Amino acid sequence: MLVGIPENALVLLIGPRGVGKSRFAARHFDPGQVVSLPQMRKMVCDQPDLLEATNDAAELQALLVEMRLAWGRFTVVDSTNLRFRNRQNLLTLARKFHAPVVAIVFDLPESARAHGERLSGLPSFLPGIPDNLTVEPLEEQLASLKDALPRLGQEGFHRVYLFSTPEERDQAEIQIQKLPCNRKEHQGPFDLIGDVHGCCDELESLLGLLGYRREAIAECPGFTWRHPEGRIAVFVGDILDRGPRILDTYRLVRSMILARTALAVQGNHELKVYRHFKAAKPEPRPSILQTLREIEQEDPGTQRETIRELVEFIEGLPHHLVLDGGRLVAAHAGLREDLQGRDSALVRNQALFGDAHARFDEESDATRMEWVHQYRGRALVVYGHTPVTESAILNRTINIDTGCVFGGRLTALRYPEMATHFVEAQKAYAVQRRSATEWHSQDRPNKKSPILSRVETNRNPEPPTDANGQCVPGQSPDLTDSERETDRGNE
Ligand SMILES: [Mn+2]
Repeated sequence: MLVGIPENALVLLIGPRGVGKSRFAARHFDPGQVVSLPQMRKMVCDQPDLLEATNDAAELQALLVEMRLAWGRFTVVDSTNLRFRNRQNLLTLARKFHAPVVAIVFDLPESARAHGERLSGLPSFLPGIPDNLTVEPLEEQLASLKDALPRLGQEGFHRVYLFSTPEERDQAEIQIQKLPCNRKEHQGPFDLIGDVHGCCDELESLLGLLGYRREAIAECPGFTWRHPEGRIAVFVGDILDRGPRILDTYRLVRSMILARTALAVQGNHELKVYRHFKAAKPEPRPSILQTLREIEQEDPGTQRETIRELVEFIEGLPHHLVLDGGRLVAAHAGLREDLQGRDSALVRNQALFGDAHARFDEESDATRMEWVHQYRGRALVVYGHTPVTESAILNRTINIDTGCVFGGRLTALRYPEMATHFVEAQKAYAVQRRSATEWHSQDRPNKKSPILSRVETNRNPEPPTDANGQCVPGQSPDLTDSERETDRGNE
């Protein structure tokens, strides 16, 4: 049996004593990743089997699990985990840190009974006896498991694996699965590119300016762009909608991803288009009309294929990216530190839409930017979503959406060089419907928005040094109420 476990999961081994949980854990996991009561008792009082130390040991275990989850670290709880309340406590804790919980259930009553018989003649405080031996009689533990089995699937586990025979247990293969946002092995150098919104002329000019060259590609029809020195372009989302050459832009970015010369994250506009095509009764939002129009102008025979490929392309985009050993994070609307490298509905929502409470009233910009002012993370966060007149660093964050489609500029940030390059928009292709505090193309070049006037410019920040973050697999794409609110504001 293949047991797939996300890299930042909390794993609960579930089963009575004597079914081989600790042996299983020792075989498959690093000892530092496994948390068990005997181990905690040993730490508390040197005696792994001293039952009087169980309360202290349980307290230590809870603290350790919480700390490991806060660090986003893979953790295995090797206990019987037969009590519903204990499981729920661990599930609640994991939810707090956006960690998925995987249950591995050892439904092996025969092994447990055989083990009980082997131990029946021995005193209960013998070193090496793996669990709290005298706490609950074996038959009670077996009964608890039997009760729990049919309900485990509804308790909130990300996945439940069940061993019903010793062979299944012994032949299981563990596969630790990397989260889509974890691209830490990519060290760049990168060219992070702000919201393109279909401005393909400007994108081509910018790529040319950055030294990328157009070349043929085997993976898809047409051309791609490649940098002779192996630089990687990173698109921070919102490549679709609004502009004059949306499908060209999408195909250019797609070809670069296929050629491994670019990475990209989803923006809220990609998600809008995706939801439109996935909806049972699509009602196009005004903001995606331009994309739909371009698809309608395609040859009727290929439209279906275009939509299929576009949907697949969006599906393949992570909601954010953790790069360069954790020193660099790309997320469309930015991402606070405790959500970086993780995966949950909240993480996706924040990465694509920003603060869910932010609205488009007089204080909208201030609310949307609150995370920036509070940010103390080590990773540099590069984002877009809210156009600014000029990109500047504040607290290791930098907004590179300079409103190209609204007549501004298309900006790229070179990393690790930390230099910005840009091309001016050929014209304003769309009108920004925002309140007076917000940016307008005619404000350039001298007037800055209220947000920008607060931004401290520091073009040569000391690069962050610590590796950080882990992540988790995808959640349902249902819109929350707050997200709906924010989404509407972005149209
Ligand atoms: Mn956006």
